[in-house]
Amino acid sequence: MTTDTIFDFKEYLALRRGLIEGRLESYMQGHKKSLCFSYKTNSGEPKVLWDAMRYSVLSGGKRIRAILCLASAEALSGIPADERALPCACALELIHAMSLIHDDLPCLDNDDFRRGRPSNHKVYGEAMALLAGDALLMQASQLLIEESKNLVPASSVLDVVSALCQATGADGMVGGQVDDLNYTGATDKQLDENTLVSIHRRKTGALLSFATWSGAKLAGADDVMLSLFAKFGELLGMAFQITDDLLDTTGDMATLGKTPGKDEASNKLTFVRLFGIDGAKERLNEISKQAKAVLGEIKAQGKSKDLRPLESLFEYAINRVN
Ligand code: GRG
Repeated sequence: MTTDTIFDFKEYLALRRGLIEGRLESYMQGHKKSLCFSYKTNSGEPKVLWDAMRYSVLSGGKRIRAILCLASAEALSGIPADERALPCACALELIHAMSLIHDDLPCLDNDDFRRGRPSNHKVYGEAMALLAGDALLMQASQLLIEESKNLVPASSVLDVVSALCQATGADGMVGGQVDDLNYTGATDKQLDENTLVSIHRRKTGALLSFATWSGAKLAGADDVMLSLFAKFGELLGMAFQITDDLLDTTGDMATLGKTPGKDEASNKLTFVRLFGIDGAKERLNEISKQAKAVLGEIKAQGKSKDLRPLESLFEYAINRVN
């Protein structure tokens, strides 16, 4: 991929999505290979558990986290579909699927629909949905370690797994979700922008920032580049969640694939609640400028190849309809 060729983002997205879908499909079928450990890996058993896991992993979705990971590696290596980032890209989709399953449970967001079909617990029941999420959480780390260890140095694999745990756990997505719950139904007096930013940064931003950081890490980026890629992902994450807040207000069930208007109904702390639709859009503009500036800094380092996919992915994140 060189910058003197015409870049077709639609084609780029379709090719990367196809690649990720193919890998996930094959991974979730189970390899039935044995490890030194006495259990089979990906045994496919119990069948109902694997069916529930597959139901959510293989149900489409934009695959933006996986593609961001891949695009970040490609931006540095110039290798299309850089193999070194593919296991991590897939692991991200497993973690994301797990978070959607748990998020939809009656004890959290209580949503009956996801990606245009019944949510996991509506098909498999709450207990199985909970357990499918738990299994996917561990499956993600296993996939990442097993499939990366022959492609990149072991120390990089360890750093990436550690960062994934951080982005997913109490300091990342789970912590953000807990504060999201804590502030749901709060009175206007208790709400401020810092709290909101802190929730979005962890609940949604941590995984997206991990996606760009890990792609760069697996392609051998130095510390300066790593922090720039992490920053770009963080800004994209914030913009992605503000767009989500807006879509919850302006979108419809058929396009969103999930129930709209839930934030307002549950009195959730969102950008729209705090600043109104126009105010949320203003903040989105501000973040877009910051993200472009970070891409400029990445370019100025003189170590990247083609940044157009990342640029387009940002635009896609804020102009999406679902
Ligand atoms: C048990 C580790 C663990 C975590 C569970 C439920 C939970 C903690 C966290 C919720 C995280 C969450 C669902 C955040 C919302 C992020 C978001 C905007 C999701 C929608 O992502 P898209 O639009 O979905 O990328 P698709 O369907 O396109 O993949």
